[in-house]
Amino acid sequence: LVASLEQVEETYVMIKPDGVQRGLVGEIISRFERKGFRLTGLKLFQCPTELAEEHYKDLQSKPFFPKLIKYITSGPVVCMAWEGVGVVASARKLIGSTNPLQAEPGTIRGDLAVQTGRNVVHGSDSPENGQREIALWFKEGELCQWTPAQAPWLW
Ligand code: FUP
Repeated sequence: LVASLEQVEETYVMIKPDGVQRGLVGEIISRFERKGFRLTGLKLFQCPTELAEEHYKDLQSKPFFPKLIKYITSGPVVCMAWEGVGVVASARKLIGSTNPLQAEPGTIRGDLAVQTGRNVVHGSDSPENGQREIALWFKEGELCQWTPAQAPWLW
């Protein structure tokens, strides 16, 4: 258990079109930065229908699937890859419950959203899906693995 808590992982986080259109991009990125996770991929992107369908393929049979695809492709999203110890579960905690009315205050959805169908942000639900989704949304050259340099720009 201890070993799994100390595992360095990667997760895919996406600011959905409502988050972009409401001007919440900086606010949402800040929460992950301040927590202490490391950004390894970032882009603004207009998602094609086929990619949205592939991303949410497990929900294909749900009645809300067509609306979900329409929402995700309705405007640009911000795609992010974040790296860190326990980042997958921690990002889910920072994001909060799927239904924003049930999400705790202090979480992104709890503070910033009211509708399940407009819940501003996505986060992978397992390390396996983190890998799958990063590979789906990013090309290899778009990701950067990095470690902090000694910082001569800090006094
Ligand atoms: P989450 O992991 O919190 O993003 O939740 P799910 O994977 O269960 O759902 C993915 C997305 O489907 C949600 F972000 C919003 C949408 N959804 C609905 O629109 N209606 C529902 O009843 C459930 C999910």
